Amino acid sequence: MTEHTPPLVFPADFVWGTATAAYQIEGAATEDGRTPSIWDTFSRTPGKVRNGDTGDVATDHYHRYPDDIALMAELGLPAYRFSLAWPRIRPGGSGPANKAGLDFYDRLVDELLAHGIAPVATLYHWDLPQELEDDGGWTDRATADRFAEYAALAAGRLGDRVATWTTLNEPWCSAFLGYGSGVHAPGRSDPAAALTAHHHLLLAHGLAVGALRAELPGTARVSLTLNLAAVRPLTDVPADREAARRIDGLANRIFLDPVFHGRYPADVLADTAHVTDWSFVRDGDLAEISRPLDSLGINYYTPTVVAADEPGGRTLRQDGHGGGERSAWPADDGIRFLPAEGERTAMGWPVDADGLYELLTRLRDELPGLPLLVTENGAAYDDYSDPAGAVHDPERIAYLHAHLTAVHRAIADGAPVRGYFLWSLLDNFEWAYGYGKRFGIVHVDFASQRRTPKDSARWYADVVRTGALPSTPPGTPAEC
Ligand code: GCO
Repeated sequence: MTEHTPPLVFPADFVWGTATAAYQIEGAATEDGRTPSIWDTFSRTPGKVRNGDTGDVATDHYHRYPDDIALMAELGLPAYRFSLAWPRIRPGGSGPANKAGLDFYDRLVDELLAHGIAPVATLYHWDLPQELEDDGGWTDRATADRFAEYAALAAGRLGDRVATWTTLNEPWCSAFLGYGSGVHAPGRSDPAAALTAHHHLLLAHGLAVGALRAELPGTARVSLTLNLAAVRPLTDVPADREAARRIDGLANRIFLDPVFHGRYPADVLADTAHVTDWSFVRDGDLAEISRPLDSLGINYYTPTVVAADEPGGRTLRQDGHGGGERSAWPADDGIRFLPAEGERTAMGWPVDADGLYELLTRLRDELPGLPLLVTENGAAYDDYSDPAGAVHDPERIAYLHAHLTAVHRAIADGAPVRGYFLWSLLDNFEWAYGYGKRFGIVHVDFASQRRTPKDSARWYADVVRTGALPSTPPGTPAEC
């Protein structure tokens, strides 16, 4: 019956693109004055990243960016979300800007614009200069000041051509995986440090918003990207609902309330009172943190299902970023994390597009009028190049189809979603998983650096070209 369902048409001004991050693709770790970030140190520490993989070479994008941009142009992708490497632009994290580092991004931006591709820059996708970590990293308040200074340097050089700026990517991961479970750099495991880092990341965001607006008066469109969780209680019983309230607090409201309402949620402060007294929050911080934004970016992959634990039992969060022996959450005693039902990606993450719809419509209601961008969405599968050199990835197409359908449904229901950036353009360094997990719509043979667009790249190019989603993904039975 759905064979004749018309395609789902997106708004004419909808922004389509792909996303990447500096450490995951650039390589050239020691070139042109770049100094180590916490991810260089972490990935070179035995046992932290699978297979001992590092970002030293990655996809060699630092040298191959003209080819990668040509490929984007060939696929007809109108926007590109990438991140700037802080230790390239300001080696060591403080002091003068590095001209050679800024020159690289200058060339990248010019090449994008020459191909008609809109650059969307993220200032922090996790590569904190190691020297700043040596001084305390995100647990040190001064790191927020250094970040705002770096933001001003980047904007001063690129702001005449880059209109859209994202301060932080997924501060939840930086704080809670970096300082809580320790499965991400810098690999610390201390719940109080995780909450301190959380606050200083938000302060860094607020200060950087101020710096961007001062540097680019009237022109910068400033955003923040959060990996908010679509939290669901396993059942409707009060104990499960209480578990969902607590995790909603620590995953969502701990960001949304300070950033958009200038306050931390009272229940989160109470839930974490045994971990910290929050004395790191100083007068004026929340005013800084809640500076107005032009949009909010949402990264979504899979929902979060929680339940009250059996008395005495405790299951640590096994999330897609490497699990870990310690919990990422600063206060999750008595809470169990369960996989949602259904089919899984190669990360083991259940495919559940309703979670994206739920988040987008929640934000429609809670932040009326604020433009939303899906800044990441995608899936890893065990892709390989067949003897004919083709890479068939029907599961990824089905995943993208389901999630774009959810975005379309959210827009139809009034969510102001203005764009979608597929994660990722290229297979790349997937953090604690190294090169073992392939998220790209373009396959990368890491030995030869050969790029091969997967079937999903061609499929996405068609969606972007037509601005419409076929009612069913190719090769699948019609869905109701
Ligand atoms: C994140 C990051 C990306 C990841 C992607 C897949 O969400 O963790 O923004 O860098 O590679 O999400 O895990």
